[in-house]
Amino acid sequence: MLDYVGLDADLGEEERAMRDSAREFVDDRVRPEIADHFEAGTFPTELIPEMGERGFFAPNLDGYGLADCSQKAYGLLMQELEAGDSGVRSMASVQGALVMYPIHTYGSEAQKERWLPDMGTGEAVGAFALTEPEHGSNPAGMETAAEKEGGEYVLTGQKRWSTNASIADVVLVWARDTSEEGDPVRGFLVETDSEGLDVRSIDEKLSLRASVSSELDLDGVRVSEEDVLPGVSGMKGPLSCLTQARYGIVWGAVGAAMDCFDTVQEYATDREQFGKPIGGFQLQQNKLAEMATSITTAQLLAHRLADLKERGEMRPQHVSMAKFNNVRMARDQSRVAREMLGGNGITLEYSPMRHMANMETVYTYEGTHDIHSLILGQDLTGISAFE
Ligand code: TGC
Ligand code: FAD
Repeated sequence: MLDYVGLDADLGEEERAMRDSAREFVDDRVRPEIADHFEAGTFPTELIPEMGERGFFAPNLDGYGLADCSQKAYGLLMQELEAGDSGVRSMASVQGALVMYPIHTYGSEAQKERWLPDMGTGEAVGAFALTEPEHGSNPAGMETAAEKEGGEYVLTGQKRWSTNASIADVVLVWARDTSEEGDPVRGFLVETDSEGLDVRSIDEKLSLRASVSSELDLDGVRVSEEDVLPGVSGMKGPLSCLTQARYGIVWGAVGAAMDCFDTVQEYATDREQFGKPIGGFQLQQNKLAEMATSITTAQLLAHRLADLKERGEMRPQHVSMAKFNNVRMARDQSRVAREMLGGNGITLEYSPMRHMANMETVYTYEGTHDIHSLILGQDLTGISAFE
């Protein structure tokens, strides 16, 4: 896959091993089936235990059977999974960055022991429910409430767009704790067989079709106070998880674009029109040059972010800049790749249009492109556009 400035040469053994394992998994297990799943609107659930076996869930965390790998190794994993399909990377991102990370960081010892080993192996699946039907870009407006009754909380409200929820064992629901001054947001680990919880799949999607997206109704769902994440309260809880997941998206978007590039580089040398390969025409060469340059720039940003994260110097605004740039790049370049494939490009036989459709979701979730531009705007001016 594209590595124009030789970034591979600087990878450590662990990073190369993770990259190769994920690449092999995508070649053998994702590529042969993913177009059918995309067409059918299904997620290949049989891959979940295999992903667990290969250590693809939260390998950048330590203890509880997790690998404690470098941030670059984790990024390369996300890159390779999304080269297969954004739905596969999403499944792993939600499991690792949005459910295992908060349990690992803010959970009690009992919560960690209950969930992390099983989620690491893929025996248990998690989902993250922050977004509500009326509160997407501004989750701080959430209405879902948790009312304390003795040693329990009673949760009431609605959540929308929760990846994995219909196949999950546990959903991390963010809700307002009405028993405390100011109704701070707290995280509740809700098992999906809880009474009063209704989980429905959202099937009418034209993007991220090989992924489970769900909506949730919580109608008096009772959870023990032992199922509340004790280590955090306020919006910092969910927003800090988003930083972890957005880091994975920064790499994943590059992977999707790399897959598009590989496809059209080969096509441009094979496909002949006017008696020669289309790659011999200046217009097509210009498209390949733009694509390779944009991807390489995005790779450099992802690699730099990994170094900052490893040193503990990565700020959420750094991640916003990288998501802003890399996802826009993948969205634009997947469209150019589709165009270079001519009519064949609109079929499921080639990956670029599938990636292009997926990028509409990736551009929107984990903070829309607009929201990341405003986060950067605030950082650059000191003035918040949100207030
Ligand atoms: P604000 O007042 O700015 O901050 C509240 C507290 O949170 C801290 N904080 C962060 N910490 C870590 N990482 C971040 N990214 C953080 N952003 C804020 C902040 O320091 C503060 O801490 P403290 O200690 O002072 O209390 O919060 P706000 O409510 O005004 O936030 C504004 C805004 C727009 C930035 C935020 O609401 C936002 O990011 N909105 C976008 C919503 C979003 O991204 N939703 C994603 C839902 S999950 C999803 O899409 C999963 S997709 C599946 C997949 O990944 O594959
Ligand atoms: P809105 O917030 O209503 O935005 C609509 C438009 O207005 C956008 O273009 C936006 O950029 C713009 N806009 C909003 N505010 C401003 C502003 N201040 N200035 C300028 N423009 C603005 N959420 C979860 O909690 N868990 C998940 O697992 C999850 N998975 C998802 C999977 C899929 C397939 C999708 C599509 C979404 C998922 N989400 C998830 C939800 C996702 O994070 C939200 O869709 C996203 O945050 C945007 O919210 P919204 O859709 O309500 O759009």
